[in-house]
Amino acid sequence: MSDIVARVRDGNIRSAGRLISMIEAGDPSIEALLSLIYPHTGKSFRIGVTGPPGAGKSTLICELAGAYLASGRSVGIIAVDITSPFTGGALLGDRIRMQELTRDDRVFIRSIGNDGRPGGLSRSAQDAMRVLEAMGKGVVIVETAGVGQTDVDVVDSVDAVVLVTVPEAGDEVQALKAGILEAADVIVLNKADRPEADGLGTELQELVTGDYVGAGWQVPVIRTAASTGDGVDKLCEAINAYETYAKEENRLGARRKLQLEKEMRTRLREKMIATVDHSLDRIDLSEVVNLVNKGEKDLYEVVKDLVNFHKS
Ligand SMILES: Nc1nc2c(ncn2[C@@H]2O[C@H](COP(=O)(O)OP(=O)(O)OP(=O)(O)O)[C@@H](O)[C@H]2O)c(=O)[nH]1
Ligand SMILES: [Mg+2]
Repeated sequence: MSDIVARVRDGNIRSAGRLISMIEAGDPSIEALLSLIYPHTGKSFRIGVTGPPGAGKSTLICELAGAYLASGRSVGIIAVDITSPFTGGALLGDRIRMQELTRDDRVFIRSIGNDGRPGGLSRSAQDAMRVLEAMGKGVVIVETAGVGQTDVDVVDSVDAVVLVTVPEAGDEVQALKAGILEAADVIVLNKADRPEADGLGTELQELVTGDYVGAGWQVPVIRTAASTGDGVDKLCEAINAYETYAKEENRLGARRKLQLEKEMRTRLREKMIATVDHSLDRIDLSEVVNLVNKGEKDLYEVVKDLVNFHKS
């Protein structure tokens, strides 16, 4: 059983792919494997790239991956696909850059789909990221679409949140303010090759500098044109600067600790609900239902008694 984990640790792409398929499918043996994976996680820098559909996230990630490879760091990429129900490991699209990347054995790219469980995609994405960490990827990038509306709270699973906006999203900027904008560590204004981009960059910068008091991290707004690669080096520099900042004074450690507690609570809740459902299935209620139905017992009293009985 641990053979597959050993192969993942050697960086074997097929074995990592198999593990992620098991994660997606909710395979019963996956938990034991993830336990073997877990001690080998925590060393990668995890970047979440989020933003509206079509903002250019995938294009940008490919460019970023290229920049990281050039600086000598290996890259793992997970695209969380909320639109298709189950992609079964389809790759991130057929763009040329993407194909180049998939041929590079320092890169692992995979999209994961929804298995229908509420919150299931977040769990799967977290598990899949750990597989990539165990592969020894220096940088793990996860792409999620939508701005805060999905059940994938990328903010809770990554070390740095990169928010990608586009000129078309001008009207949405105010909406952004309330949610994800606050969670962003780096903001990208992509498709900056379009003339509409001119004003928005300044507007965004003002928005994030608004209550900046000169201490801590100043969220930068980086203009990129992912399709030509323009600005990607600057973006990479900004993320690296954030990484350095986060690693100073163990800010990263503190952030991860908070995330871990949240994840632990969520996983515990899921397990506990499953246990309760399992117990409920085994209780024979037919007799007591008859009594309540005939008016011989009170529904509320019965429920209270049953809860108390099963608590003890
Ligand atoms: N003009 C222009 N087009 C771009 C730029 N970046 C990406 N695009 C195009 O925008 C379209 C969407 O790009 P994707 O990278 O697939 O966007 P995405 O955010 O990953 O999309 P989803 O995953 O579907 O949410 C593609 O046709 C890209 O070629 C850019 O900087 N300028
Ligand atoms: Mg995409």
